[in-house]
Amino acid sequence: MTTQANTKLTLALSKGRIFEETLPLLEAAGIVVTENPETSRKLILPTNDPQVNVIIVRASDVPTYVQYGAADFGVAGKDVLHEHGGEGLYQPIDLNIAKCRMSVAVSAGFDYENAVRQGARLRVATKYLLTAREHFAAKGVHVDLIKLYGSMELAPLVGLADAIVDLVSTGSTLRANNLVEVEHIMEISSRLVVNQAALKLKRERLQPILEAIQKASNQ
Ligand code: PRT
Ligand code: MG
Repeated sequence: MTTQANTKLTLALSKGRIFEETLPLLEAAGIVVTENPETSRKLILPTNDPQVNVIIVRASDVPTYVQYGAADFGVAGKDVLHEHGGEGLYQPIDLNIAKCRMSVAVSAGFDYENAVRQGARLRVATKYLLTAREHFAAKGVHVDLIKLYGSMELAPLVGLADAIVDLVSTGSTLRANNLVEVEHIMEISSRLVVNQAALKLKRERLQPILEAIQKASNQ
C-alpha cells in the first residue's frame, strides 16, 4: 500500500488581500504560515507543516504556477482566472474572499449611454482585455481596447480612453478621481484552484485540506 503522508504540497498565493484573507481558511485546515510575506524577502514561505510550503507570486501569475504544477494549488480572483482561461486547473471552491466587482467606468461628465446609443467607437483602457472584449462584443458596442498594467483610473482623466474596465470594491478610488460606474460586468471573488494532475496523484493529502477550507469558507 502506498502512503501519501510524505507528499510535499506547494500553495501559490499573492501578497496583500489574498494572502491575508486566505490565512484564516488555511488555519482551519491546520496550516499556519510561519513567516510574513510583507516583511520577509523569501518567496518560498514555510508553514508549521514541513511538507507544506507557500510560494508568493503576482496575483495574475497564480493560475500559471498551478497550471504547470509548480504549485499544487493556489488562490486567485475570478478576474484573473477568467483572463487565464482555466486550462489545466480544477476550480472546486469559491472562497468568498477578496470580493469586488468588474465594472465599466467613465469620467463624470461623459455621456456613456448616449455614446453607446449613437454607435460611437469607444476607447477603453483595461488590464482585462478578454473580459472587456467579451462584454462589449455581447452588447454590440465597438471598442478599441488599450492594454494597461495598472492605475486604469488615470486613463479617462488624461484623455487616453473614454472608459475603463476595472475592479471596484468600495468605490472610493473612482470617487476620488471623479469617475462613475456605468455598468457592472461581473461579481468577483477568489477561488481555490488545484492542478488537475496533483488532484489525482496527491488526492489523499489534498482532499482533507480542501474539505477543511471549503467548510471554513462557508462560515
Ligand atoms: O497589485 P498588483 O499589480 O501586484 O496585482 P493585483 O492588483 O492583481 O493584486 P491585488 O493583490 O491588488 O489583487 C488581487 C485580487 O484581489 C484581484 O485579482 C481581485 O480578484 C481582488 N480584489 C478585490 C481587488 C480589489 N478587491 C480591488 N479593489 N483587486 C484590486 N482592487 C483595486 C482596483 O483595481 C482599484 O484600483 O482597488 C481599486 C478599487 O478599490 P476601491 O475600494 O477604491 O473601489
Ligand atoms: Mg493591486
